[in-house]
Amino acid sequence: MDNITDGWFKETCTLWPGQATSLQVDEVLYHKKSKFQDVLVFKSKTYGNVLVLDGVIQCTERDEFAYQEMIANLPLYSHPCPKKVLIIGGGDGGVLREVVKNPQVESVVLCEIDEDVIDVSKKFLPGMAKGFFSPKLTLHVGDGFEFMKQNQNAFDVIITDSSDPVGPAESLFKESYYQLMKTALTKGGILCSQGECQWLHLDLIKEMQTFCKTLFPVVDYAYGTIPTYPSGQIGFMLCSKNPETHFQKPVKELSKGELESMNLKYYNTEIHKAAFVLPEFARKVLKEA
Ligand code: SPD
Repeated sequence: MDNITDGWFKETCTLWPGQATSLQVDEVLYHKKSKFQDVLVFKSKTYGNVLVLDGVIQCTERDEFAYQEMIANLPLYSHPCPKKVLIIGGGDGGVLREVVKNPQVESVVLCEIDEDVIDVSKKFLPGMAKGFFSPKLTLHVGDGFEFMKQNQNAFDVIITDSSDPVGPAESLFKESYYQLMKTALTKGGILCSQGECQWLHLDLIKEMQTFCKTLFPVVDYAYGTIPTYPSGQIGFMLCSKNPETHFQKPVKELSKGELESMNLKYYNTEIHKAAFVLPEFARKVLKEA
């Protein structure tokens, strides 16, 4: 394995040139090539078990909740009645775990192309994979594009929990994919997609925001912090078919009791509102008309 040397895993990628994230490895638990990608799971010294796809960290047991809670709850608490949810990707089950907690959600379809990711997650990331045992779930192993072509006007919320735009996930950052999500959403539907990092990918985010604005009346961009993603941040692209949607004002405020009973460790109502406040260099590019 050329990305583990002297007991350290090193994440490098053309999408973040000149920088790398390293984690100290205790033990390699799984390493195989699936039909789609290189799948690695290792036990780290201080971040628990780590899932790596094509050399890029997807989640660690220590900080995964930051991303999964935000990508799930930003759209769910922006929609007045999110009954039917579609998750594209998300094979580790973490986003699913968060979505099924919401009492308004009646059914969730998770469409993941790589069954090996689901299996590996059930074995090595049980805290994330527990969503797979929810009675609300219908699991579909297959291609998200094909699935949405056959399911139009069907979902109140679509969440795209993808890897980065190199390799299998590249097409999920394109206009044609957003067009397809638009048709798969119900009237008033909302989408939220993995939106990369403002420190690294501002041009890509701007390009995506520009085509999203041609498709949806309401588009916004939020972010959260997470130590093991490049530059310690990850963003979320949010679009709504409902012109009344105001992403920065959650439709429901969660009480302390609700946060505790849902075991939320990152998301709360204040962080929902704050996630849309961007540093000046990004605000200038993304929030000025
Ligand atoms: N740079 C890595 C971005 C990965 C986003 N998806 C992670 C999947 C977690 N459910």
